[in-house]
Amino acid sequence: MPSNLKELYDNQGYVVVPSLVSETLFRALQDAAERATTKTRSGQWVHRRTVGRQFPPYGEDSTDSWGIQHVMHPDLGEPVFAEWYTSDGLANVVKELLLCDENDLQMGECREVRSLIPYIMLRDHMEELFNMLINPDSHEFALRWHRDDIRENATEEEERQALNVWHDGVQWNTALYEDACLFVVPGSHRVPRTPEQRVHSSTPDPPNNPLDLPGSIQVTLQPGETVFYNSNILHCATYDPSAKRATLHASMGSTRGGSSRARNVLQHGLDWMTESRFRKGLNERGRDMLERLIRMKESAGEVGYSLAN
Ligand SMILES: O=C(O)CCC(=O)C(=O)O
Repeated sequence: MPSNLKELYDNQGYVVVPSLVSETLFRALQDAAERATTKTRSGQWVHRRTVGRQFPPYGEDSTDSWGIQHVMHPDLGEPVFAEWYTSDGLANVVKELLLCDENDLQMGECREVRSLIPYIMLRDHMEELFNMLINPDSHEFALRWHRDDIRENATEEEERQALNVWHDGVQWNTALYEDACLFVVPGSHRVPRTPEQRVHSSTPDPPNNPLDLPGSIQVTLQPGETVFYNSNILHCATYDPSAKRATLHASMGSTRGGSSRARNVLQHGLDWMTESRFRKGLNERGRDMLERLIRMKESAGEVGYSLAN
């Protein structure tokens, strides 16, 4: 574990942590990932990210998938995912990165919505609660350079303002197999794009070569490694059907900023999270985190999607 975790995260917008999971839990996650992938590819699990659609709503345009949504849903029948999401290793890193206590942890990310700022449209962050990113079965696919909450056509000044909006959550990818899909621009969570970076990130098209964008790097994770990142870091990804991928992709927030300032929603088919069978399958930390989310939901307004396909 890097000793200057928080400093690296704040300065770079991301930090890689070697291993937060025991060998036994890691094998159990790999087995569950295999079953979930089979169910998704065979059409048995319908909550998925479809090839051809970069951002939600994902739709049904393709039979090929690059992600599995809602892996903690009781219907998937894989409780090990919730065990991992609520584990000490993860929670301790999140607390350190968000400078918060156990009593502040909340499922999903908390965001302040300033609906008066038109270029900030929150992606439904419960879509990002906990999913798994997989390699498409038979198609190459890629995501364009983006920040999760700021549209690509924001002006420099709009981007600067949007990057200053309160953000009390963290997102992460944990690789169950080697994963070289993600590209980021270190430090870009703090500053607007340069004119040259804008040239490579202002259209809905994915790049031919992500490394053409000045300042970009490829983030390669070894099995068991986790990259924690600020979801407004400039990032993109490429997906190769021949490179096996099963990467846990999740987010967690802190209510420290005050739930009255925050808006978050359980919408778009996320009612299962309020059902008692989901709550019953969680440990004490999970139940508390869910409770904080539901309390926040009570003060939530409607939000739309931040990025269009
Ligand atoms: O595939 C990845 O690692 C990145 C996914 C991503 O950028 C997103 O969901 O916004």
